Amino acid sequence: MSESVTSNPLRIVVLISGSGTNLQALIDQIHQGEVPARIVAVISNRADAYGLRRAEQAGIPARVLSHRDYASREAYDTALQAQINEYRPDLIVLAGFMRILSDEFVRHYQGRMINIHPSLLPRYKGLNTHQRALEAGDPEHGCSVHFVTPELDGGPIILQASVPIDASDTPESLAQKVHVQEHRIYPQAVEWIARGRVRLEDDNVLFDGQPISEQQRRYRAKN
Ligand code: NHR
Ligand code: GAR
Repeated sequence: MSESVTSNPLRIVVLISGSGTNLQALIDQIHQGEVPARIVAVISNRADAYGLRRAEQAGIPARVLSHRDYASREAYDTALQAQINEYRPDLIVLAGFMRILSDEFVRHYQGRMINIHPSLLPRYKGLNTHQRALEAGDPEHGCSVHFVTPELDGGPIILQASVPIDASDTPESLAQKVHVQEHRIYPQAVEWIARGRVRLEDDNVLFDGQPISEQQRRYRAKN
């Protein structure tokens, strides 16, 4: 990210695969003037992703790049990188993007790509996180925003929020509770980056130039 981010809105490309509620939360926060950023494109690997409609409704260019049209992961990632770079983004936001990205792709955007994952990382990397947290009998669950590195769901954490697990919870009810938190922490993390407060240096997240503390990483509502 360059020095210009403080004066110009951060240019963001959002990658999605599905309903795009996290995309919507980010669109809403930008519209309300909370986040000095502009979503310059939304790209989905699935043509039926409802998030594409959300983008169109917000006047954001929306494109489909189907992984099924490519023979290999590497070929897909090369095409995806070419599409993304047409928009000259400062930041790539993975918002329910369900394709693992190759090391080369990730290294190209290192420090400029973030993901939201539905667990309290480092617990439950990968898929089916709500079910796994329930089966483990955990007292709490949550979500994490992290910089993307080649290690799947293993990049340095920017922000986390937790929810209690109740005896009556199902994977679906738990997912709903976690979603509420996702829609809070993802725009907050993007705001910090857009304002130049958060950045990745080597393997560390810096907050106002210092290694981010546990306390800063734990989300608290503004009011
Ligand atoms: N890529 C890298 N290199 N590093 C990360 O941390 C990444 C990433 C790509 C996506 C999101 C991630 C999540 O938050 C993410 C983080 C997809 C899968 C997966 O197994 C796993 C983790 C994540 C996203 N995808 C299957 C695949 O073969 C496809 C599953 C499907 O299509 O439903 O790519 O959890
Ligand atoms: C979110 O819960 C996000 O954390 C999760 O997918 C959902 C997307 O919802 N991401 C992953 O599981 C990544 N593998 P959305 O499309 O409504 O934003």
